[in-house]
Amino acid sequence: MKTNTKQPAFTSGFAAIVGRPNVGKSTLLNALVGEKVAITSMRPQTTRNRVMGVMSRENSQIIFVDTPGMHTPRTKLGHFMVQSIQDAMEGIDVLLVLLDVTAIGPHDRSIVKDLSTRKVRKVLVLNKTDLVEPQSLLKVIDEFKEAGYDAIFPVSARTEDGLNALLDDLIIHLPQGPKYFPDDMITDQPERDICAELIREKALRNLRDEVPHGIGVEMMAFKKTGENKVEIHATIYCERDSHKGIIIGKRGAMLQKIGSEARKDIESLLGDHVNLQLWVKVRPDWRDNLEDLRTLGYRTEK
Ligand SMILES: Nc1nc2c(ncn2[C@@H]2O[C@H](COP(=O)(O)OP(=O)(O)OP(=O)(O)O)[C@@H](O)[C@H]2O)c(=O)[nH]1
Ligand SMILES: [Mg+2]
Repeated sequence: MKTNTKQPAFTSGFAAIVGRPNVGKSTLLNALVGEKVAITSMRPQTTRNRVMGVMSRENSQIIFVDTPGMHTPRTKLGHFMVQSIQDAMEGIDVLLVLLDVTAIGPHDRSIVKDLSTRKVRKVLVLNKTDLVEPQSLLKVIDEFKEAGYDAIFPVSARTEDGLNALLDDLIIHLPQGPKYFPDDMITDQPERDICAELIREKALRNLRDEVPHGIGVEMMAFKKTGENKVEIHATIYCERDSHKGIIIGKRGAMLQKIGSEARKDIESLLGDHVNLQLWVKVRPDWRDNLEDLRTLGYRTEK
């Protein structure tokens, strides 16, 4: 009797996660990958760069690509962000279009319509289902079932409800392909960049109004100073003197809060004791200055 010892073929592919700001794209990426690789906050336009998260299984691998929220750009940084969404949608195997079921508006509807003609497998993901009654979720599904998508999945990136069904579907439809990244690689971002992002996240989460939009973080130093000891110096840029005062806070209280929250996350990421020093500097209109954008890591290849 013959036994079938043939291994199933390895399947792999790239999946871009797109949608308007704040729908939960980065939260979904982190939940799918099982690690925090992208920063998240309740402020729209938190994500500024493409961020890759790799999910590896025994016989398959999906490379998820998180993108900035789709919006009409008003600054050079905005143009860079919108361009990086376009770049992320090139050469992918599946497009995940994300909606926030608690707040579907005209912008979401036009995104869904515009992307429905893309020649790639398209999955509509209805996020934040933990916040709505089943009845109103059914209405949303009803509205979009003829929108030209290959599948619709209701999920909660926060509670992880529905994620297994989504993942199973994505895996089933993957084409045969190589293992693009080693099993232990979960993101393409260098540690130094993730640390800068974590500092920006804490600033976004603690600041309000227009201050968060003008925040940029530059790593000035990132060095090992002993066994399990890392020294990090970073500068937080903002666009106005009045913003600098807000970021520093009364007797430095705000900067201290941002610093201690960031340090905790960075320590658990690196597994090292971290000495984190933060400075705040004003760079007027840096979001419209190509040189400044490059310094802060927002580089266009073109
Ligand atoms: N209740 C609930 N909140 C969620 C869920 N997913 C994301 N959020 C929250 O929604 C907010 C935005 O999440 P992000 O993941 O930063 O959204 P994003 O789409 O990446 O936003 P941008 O990067 O600005 O485009 C955060 O406060 C998240 O905690 C969810 O499934 N349920
Ligand atoms: Mg994001």
